[in-house]
Amino acid sequence: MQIEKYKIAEHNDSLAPSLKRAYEFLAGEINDAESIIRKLTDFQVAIPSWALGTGGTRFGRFPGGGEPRNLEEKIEDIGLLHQLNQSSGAISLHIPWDIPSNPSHIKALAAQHGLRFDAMNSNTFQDQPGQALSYKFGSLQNVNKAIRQQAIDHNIEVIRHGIELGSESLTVWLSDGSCFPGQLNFRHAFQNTLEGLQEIYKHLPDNWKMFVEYKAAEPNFYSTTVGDWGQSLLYAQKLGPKAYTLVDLGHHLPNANIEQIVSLLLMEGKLGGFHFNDSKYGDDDLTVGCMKPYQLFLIFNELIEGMDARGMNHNTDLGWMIDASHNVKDPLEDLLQSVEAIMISYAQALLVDRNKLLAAQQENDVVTAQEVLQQAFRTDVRSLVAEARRRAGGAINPIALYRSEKVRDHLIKERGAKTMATGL
Ligand code: AOS
Ligand code: ZN
Ligand code: ZN
Ligand code: ZN
Repeated sequence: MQIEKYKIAEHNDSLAPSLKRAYEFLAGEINDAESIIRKLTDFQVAIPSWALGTGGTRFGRFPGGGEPRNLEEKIEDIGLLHQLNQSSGAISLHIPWDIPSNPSHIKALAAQHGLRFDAMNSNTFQDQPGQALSYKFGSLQNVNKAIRQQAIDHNIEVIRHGIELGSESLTVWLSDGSCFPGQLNFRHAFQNTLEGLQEIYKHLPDNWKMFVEYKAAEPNFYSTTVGDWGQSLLYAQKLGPKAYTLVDLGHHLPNANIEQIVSLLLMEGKLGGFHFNDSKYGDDDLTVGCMKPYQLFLIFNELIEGMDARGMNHNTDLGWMIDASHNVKDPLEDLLQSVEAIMISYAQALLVDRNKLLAAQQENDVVTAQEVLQQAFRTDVRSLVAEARRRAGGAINPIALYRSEKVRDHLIKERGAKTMATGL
């Protein structure tokens, strides 16, 4: 389904007066609201194909109905999000969950919804039906060469699918590691993994990037072969200029200073992409910004500082993706919340008075430095984000319109109450 343009216009008309009041007040308080609006309009966050269905845990899953049954319907769902917020103009696919049987048709469908294909994700963390060899003891790290080769071949196949769709990056997340001390020779595991990645790297087209995603633990709970940003950076440096580190916000040991990691990776020109989510305990994959909004702001603050220092384009020079999961919410509503949280943090970070911050740092004026950041973080930028969305043709309040249009009911009618999206 699609939301008729006039419905968005009607919705916006009803909310326009109060938005205008809030926006004009804010625009009078801050510097150059117009340039921030332009940046917000350009900024697009990719939606992962696997987040469109209800997630679950190993204890159970409680699907909500109307979930997309195939890639076409996933694209339609993201098209809907993009219609509402005008900031979700990209999709990140997972192979084999999303093998496009007819790539040119899929490409045209995505284009029709204003979507491009962001990073392709390979999957060597599960065994697929009919698969010859098992990944039980790892994929690229495996002691068995044939298993390593199977994982390499899979990644090459993912690149091939991505080329057909016009994607320009491959994200490799490996669950490889060990569950118990002694299980693995760390050096052999690293070397095998590096050799595998090198082989995959050779198959990247010139304009492609490879993102090496790290994760502290899970499913392995003693060691992980790409376990932190240091290891990811080692691989990326050894692989070459097309390889970068990908930061998933949920993949660190507790209390890690993610904003500092981001800053240093950017400095080295090795930050490639992001998986946004939030967490309280581990890789909780909760709605972006729901637990630690100040951390998210601090990360964006470093991103802008580092990207501007390198003259990078905020929208196109990094891969921005959500990687979240929803056990009890309507996935589409949750994704709208996540994108909104990202836009709010981005806008707040754009407000930071960089000259003042730098001067305070040079003076060792700790209080002023902290005040500069908190001044930006405590500014209510919701009207700025909503105004940018309104001007781009989106809805002033996407969730309100999604609900008043009864989108989920329509999807359930169309697709059925018991559908299940492929994915985790
Ligand atoms: C797993 O923890 C990672 O975040 C990966 O990005 C993974 O490919 C994705 O979450 C889909 O399972
Ligand atoms: Zn991830
Ligand atoms: Zn994860
Ligand atoms: Zn996660």
